[in-house]
Amino acid sequence: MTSTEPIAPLSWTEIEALTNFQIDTVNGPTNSQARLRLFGHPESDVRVTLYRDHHAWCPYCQKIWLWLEEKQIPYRIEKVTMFCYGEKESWYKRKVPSGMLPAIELDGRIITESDDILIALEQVFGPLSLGMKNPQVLPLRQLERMLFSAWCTWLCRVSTGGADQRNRNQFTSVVAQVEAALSRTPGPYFLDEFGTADVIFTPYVERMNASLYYYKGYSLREENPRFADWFAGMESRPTYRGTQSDFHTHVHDLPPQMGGCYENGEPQMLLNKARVDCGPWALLPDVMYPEPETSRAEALQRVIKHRQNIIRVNPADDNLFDEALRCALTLMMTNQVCTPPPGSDAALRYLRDRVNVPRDMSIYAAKRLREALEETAALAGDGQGTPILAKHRRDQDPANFV
Ligand SMILES: N[C@@H](CCC(=O)N[C@@H](CS)C(=O)NCC(=O)O)C(=O)O
Repeated sequence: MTSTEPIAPLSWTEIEALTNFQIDTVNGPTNSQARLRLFGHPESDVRVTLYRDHHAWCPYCQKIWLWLEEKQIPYRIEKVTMFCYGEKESWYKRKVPSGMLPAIELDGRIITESDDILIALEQVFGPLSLGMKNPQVLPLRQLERMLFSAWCTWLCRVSTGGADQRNRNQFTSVVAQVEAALSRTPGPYFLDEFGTADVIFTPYVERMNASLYYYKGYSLREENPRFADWFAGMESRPTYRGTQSDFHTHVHDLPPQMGGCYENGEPQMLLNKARVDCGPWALLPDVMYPEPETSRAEALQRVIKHRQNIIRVNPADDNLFDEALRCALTLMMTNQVCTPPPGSDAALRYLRDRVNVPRDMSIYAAKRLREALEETAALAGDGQGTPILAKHRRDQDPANFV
């Protein structure tokens, strides 16, 4: 229950005392902050460097990231800016002239193209269950590409007249084939054991689940029982949880990458869109494992770490936003309502809309933070933050946070 008697916001010193959230980024669970992953090995065992995006968003990078985490291969991480977020680092263009991600350096050799990377990693470290070229895995890889293509057609083409329905039918007919493939095994995964095929499907199925919910009013996870089991199986794995994003992040990161995503304007779509953008985030089908007890403490620790940059990049006056942010954090941690200063509603919603999962924090931590920012903003008014652009995301330039 939230206390209704408004109080003054806590000071930063008082707020800092409310979290002792810490993780071991090197040997602990999968996380987006690590620059080195050892899984208990000595650093001298590292043979792989993974070059991936700062945002921990690139789907092809997620494939390699998940594979390395599942296999517990010691590796280093170098983060690179994607074109739509900011300037590509010149040191990376010297290594990979196209600037494309992911890439790995394996025993000093640069390899690009996510499938080639997995094949090269398999040759050195062995496959994750059955390998990329296994006769049981190959048709599943083809099925994943069919699903991807049907998804792109539905999501990314302007569809007037009956085209939206036709594209939907085409997509759901491929989904039926995926459901049939999943139902051929007794467990939740594509083959008897979790393995390569699951890793290959993960990035885009996660993005389909988010984008079709928001832009088309279609809930992949809720409308398809075998997909529901597969998602639950994936969410039972700490590796996947560490790479998992939320609906809000995906639906606003996809348009610049995909060249546009098109709403169909149906009543369910409009409802879903409002839920993703304005909450309540707790009810979204983007995560279904139970919330960890540490989610608020995690959100707080992550805000404290980047507090100065968060305040600096916010379009509002620094002092005004500092106070408003402390009001939201006080509410999140103590359930005490703090009325933010007049005019801070848009500033709070600007941050609400720019929490990025898993770059900044895990999925439940982000839900708690968005909720506290929105509840606090609502006390000041209904002003919205600067709209999120669909053409680029320079508002998320990582240069502001390094
Ligand atoms: N076929 C490539 C596709 C990789 C790809 O499209 N990467 C995108 C990010 S998702 C990229 O690096 N784009 C350049 C940029 O955004 O900076 C693979 O499988 O690795």
